[in-house]
Amino acid sequence: MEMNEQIITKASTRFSGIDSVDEIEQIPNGHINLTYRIRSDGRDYILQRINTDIFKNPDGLMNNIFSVTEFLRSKVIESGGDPERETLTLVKTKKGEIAHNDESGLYRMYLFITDSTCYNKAERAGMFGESAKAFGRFQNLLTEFDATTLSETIKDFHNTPVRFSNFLKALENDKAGRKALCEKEIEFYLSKKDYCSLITDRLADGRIPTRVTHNDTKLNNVMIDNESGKGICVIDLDTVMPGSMLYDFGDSIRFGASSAAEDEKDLDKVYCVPELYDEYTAGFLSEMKDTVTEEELKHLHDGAIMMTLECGMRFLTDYLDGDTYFRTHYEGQNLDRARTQMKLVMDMEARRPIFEAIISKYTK
Ligand code: ADP
Ligand code: GN1
Ligand code: MG
Repeated sequence: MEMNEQIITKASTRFSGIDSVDEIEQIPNGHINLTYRIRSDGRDYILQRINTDIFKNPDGLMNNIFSVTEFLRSKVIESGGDPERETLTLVKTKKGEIAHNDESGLYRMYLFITDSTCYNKAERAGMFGESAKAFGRFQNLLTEFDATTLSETIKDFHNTPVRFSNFLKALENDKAGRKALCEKEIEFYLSKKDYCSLITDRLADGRIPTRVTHNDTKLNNVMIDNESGKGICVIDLDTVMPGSMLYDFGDSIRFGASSAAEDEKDLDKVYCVPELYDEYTAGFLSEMKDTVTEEELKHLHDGAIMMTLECGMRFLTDYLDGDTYFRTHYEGQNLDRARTQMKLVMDMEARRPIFEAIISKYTK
């Protein structure tokens, strides 16, 4: 849903320091929230309308973001960094609140991180590795954060067996009448039933540690500094929750090590690029080497397969449900997305030895 300028201006001026709006630009990245760059009095801000259909406990979500960013701010200051560039900064409302609710929705505002860019694809050598260091550093800094204070913003977010049963329900209901259009894909995802619990079983019995994780580590969720090329700030903190390191490693590989866009139609163009996999693994493990456990390392590649499988299953579920969750820009986009993820899973399974050899290079 697009919104008109009047509504955006009205919401923006509820926030501290914004009395008028000179420019509004919609930012198309992201499948969940509506995001705008707002220019006011020579300064840029990010205004986001939070998707409350998806995030059912927005107070819990905003409290998570506030406490995590305040925690990161003190860490950045301690290490002599720039807190306005190295973590998100919430702008409070004129009433001193961390979000603004009106009849058109629930909004939050951040300072705009200038002179940096979010990429949907690694455009320069080294860029993906820089995002890996940023996500690794983010997770490392949060090791001391008390996970019990965080709300679970989406229940069972990376619980792959639960995602599998949701897929079965969508299949049974066939709400949009699309089942016959994706039989091959359905068969593929159904065949993975037993694999789905590999990570959740290990988290449940403690073989894999529960950590505070980001859970949505797409390349376009890290700001890359235009000048230095470094990953400076991890953004999109809606899903910061207790989770597994394998989720954060895996979701990055799923998106950033792919040879093609998430909705590429020509599947011959879609595979997992070993050089990008290598770059990410090197960067991520350089930050995580002191805390990563043997069991996590043993299943790092499963993290990549699992996150891709799970995301593909979610895209197919949403296709069957009639596209109610992920924003789509054309009919069939969720099916295209489910197909690329399927192709990536097949490739990562078929070439497992190649990818595991890369991991072992950085774990000796
Ligand atoms: P979604 O949950 O919909 O993915 P994000 O929080 O990732 O929403 O924001 C969408 C896009 O907005 C990002 O990919 C990035 O391009 C831009 N963005 C978000 N926050 C900032 C910020 N503080 N400074 C500059 N750009 C931002
Ligand atoms: C969504 O918000 P965004 O676009 O960064 C989704 C992720 C998926 C991703 C697929 C809250 O991420 O889980 O992996 O799309 N976020 C939520 O591209 O569901
Ligand atoms: Mg995002």
